[in-house]
Amino acid sequence: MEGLSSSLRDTLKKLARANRIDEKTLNEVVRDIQRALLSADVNVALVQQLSKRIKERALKEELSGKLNPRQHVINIVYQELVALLGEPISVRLAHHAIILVGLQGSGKTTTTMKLARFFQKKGLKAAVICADTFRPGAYDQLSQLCSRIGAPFYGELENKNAVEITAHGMAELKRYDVVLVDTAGRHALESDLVLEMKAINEIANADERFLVLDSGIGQQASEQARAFNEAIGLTGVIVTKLDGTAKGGGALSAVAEVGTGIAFIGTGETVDDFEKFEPDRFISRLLGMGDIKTLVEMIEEEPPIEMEEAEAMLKGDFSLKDMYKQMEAIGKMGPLNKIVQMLPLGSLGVDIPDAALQSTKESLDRFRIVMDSMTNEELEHPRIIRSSRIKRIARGSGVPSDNVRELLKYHKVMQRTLKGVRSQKDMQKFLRKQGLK
Ligand SMILES: Nc1nc2c(ncn2[C@@H]2O[C@H](COP(=O)(O)OP(=O)(O)OP(=O)(O)O)[C@@H](O)[C@H]2O)c(=O)[nH]1
Ligand SMILES: [Mg+2]
Repeated sequence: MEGLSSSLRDTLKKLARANRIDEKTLNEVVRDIQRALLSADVNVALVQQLSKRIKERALKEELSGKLNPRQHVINIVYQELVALLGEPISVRLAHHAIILVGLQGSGKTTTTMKLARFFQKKGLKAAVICADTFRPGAYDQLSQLCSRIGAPFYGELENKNAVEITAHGMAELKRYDVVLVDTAGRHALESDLVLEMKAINEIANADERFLVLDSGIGQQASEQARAFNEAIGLTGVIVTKLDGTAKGGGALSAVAEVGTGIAFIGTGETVDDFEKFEPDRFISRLLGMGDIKTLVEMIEEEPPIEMEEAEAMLKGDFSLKDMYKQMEAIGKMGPLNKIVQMLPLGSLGVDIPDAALQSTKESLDRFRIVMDSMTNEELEHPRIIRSSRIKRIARGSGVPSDNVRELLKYHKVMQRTLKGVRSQKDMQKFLRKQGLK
């Protein structure tokens, strides 16, 4: 998985360096995205349909002035995936009934509790019906979980008729705000169980009909989702076990199939491991790219360029002193990767290592301490700093020598980067246009 995301990242970088989107690089990107989605278990037909859309749009749609080719493509990929995921479903905070259906062991009972807890936290009274007469111990499991969170519970230990139990439960619990019906796990293609589920649903007259889907379900997700949908008309999906290794591609296939959205995700076994669904994080996980949200946010609201700071960064020999000044500016402006994104990356022609882009405020603070122990000469001409000076500086600033070396390395990278920027014709043009040269 790691290899995959770095491959995708590499091909996206190629795009970043291009001035326009060439078809060959785009094909590479799309292939990497396909691989990421397939290994996340997204339905094959869906992957094909998606890549076709991405390719068409990336080539057809004008590059707007604001986006470089990489951002343009990421934005399209993101939009297309969001479109498939549908609008996140919000549950209403008013009187209603919810039925939970799904395959055996998908997490229905656990999710029922999590939902009850969710409503409790919102100040609503949630009660639970055990309509699972299939699994031995279902009644005990649910009644214990309910007493743990103090939620009213209705079940009938001796009765094997789940439809009847549901009818009794609905009558019994009608004064509560939200009634949750936990059903037996079933294979959506077993016809007698499907009939029972339909009958329970009719009796409960549920406003929300949620499919509980194990994130690890894989390629059969679409077929299962379609069958459940045909039986009771799903209104949303809850994806469980996203704390594991599964990427959740099955869930994407399922919602794309039934045309509904995801309401919540389950992220653990305890009652509070439950979150509202957020497409950004889900898509990052699907593609194995941690930063899609950052990228998309940047596309949506580009921070203004602080001219003076940009100028300082691009002038002169870039001594350690310049870097010091720049770091102070960065402190005000945010992380380096944001600054780099503000420049026309397409014309940068350099590859800034991820480590440098990710350098945190803490590491900058550390650098500052180290620099305070340097002489003026060293700050102006860092080249003269060899091992004996490194030792002295380390002692003076009370840090390991490695920190000093790290700083020098970082400086070198920055220096090289800026040299690359300055030597670019496009960059010169950009600067002239901005009145910086
Ligand atoms: N790690 C993790 N485990 C979960 C999550 N949701 C459920 N589980 C576990 O998955 C197993 C099955 O959960 P249940 O809630 O009993 O599943 P079910 O769909 O009710 O199962 P049946 O009633 O037999 O069909 C249990 O061991 C749960 O603790 C989750 O989000 N993360
Ligand atoms: Mg259960």
